[in-house]
Amino acid sequence: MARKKIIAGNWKMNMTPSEAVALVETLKPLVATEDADVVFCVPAIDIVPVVEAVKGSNIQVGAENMYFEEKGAYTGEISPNMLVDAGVKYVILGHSERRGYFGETDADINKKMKKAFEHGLTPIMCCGESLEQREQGVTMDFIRQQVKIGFQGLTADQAKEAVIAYEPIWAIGTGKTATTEQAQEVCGEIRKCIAEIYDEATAEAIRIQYGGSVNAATAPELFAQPDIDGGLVGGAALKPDFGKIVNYK
Ligand code: G2H
Repeated sequence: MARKKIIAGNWKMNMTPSEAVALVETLKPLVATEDADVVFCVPAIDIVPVVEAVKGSNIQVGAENMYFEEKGAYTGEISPNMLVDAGVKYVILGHSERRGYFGETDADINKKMKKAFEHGLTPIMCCGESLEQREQGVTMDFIRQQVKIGFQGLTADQAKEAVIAYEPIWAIGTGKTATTEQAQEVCGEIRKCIAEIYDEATAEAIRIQYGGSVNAATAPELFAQPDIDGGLVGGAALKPDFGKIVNYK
């Protein structure tokens, strides 16, 4: 069965609550489609007003991170329960900005992956190499490790529901999109890695996005690749152009 595309915006640390509601109102008519799952991953403080603002539309709401504990003395963190109670369906885990600036490890991300599934949240797990790793020829070794540790202990049924976002760090917010061939090659290898960990059926079911400076011009070719099931979009998700990316065909 063909995989449904999933096109998610990652707003990062942008948009105050009132700006967020205004952006949803602008984008709502532009992203209306049955052909793809459309997700807005927004800052924690925007979740409640955005959940309210998307009511009656096809947009689903995601968080940009969460903690792996249920509750307690973890100042500044957000629990899976809080997200679920607020109406969140997806959660980005292990974005390279979380890994790079906040020291998140593969083991932390694995704990978060398990917690997300325990609470019925769908994780969008990010992976991707640095420019140095690409130049050293260790891209796939590095990504396989991220995927293997991230998915450790998850069942095949859980893995089938998960989303992986391949985001080469050198292409994030730089305006440098990976070439279509580079993106397809790594997404295909990630699918093979899932087949090795689980089986062919799981690899066929899991959705793999490309992320890194995706825009309205690059989306059609990227999303037409056999192993690319949509995108995780940063900068361009804050503009009306996101409508063109969602309706890329
Ligand atoms: C990569 C992406 C969204 P951008 O981080 O996750 O951002 O499209 O701005 O490169």
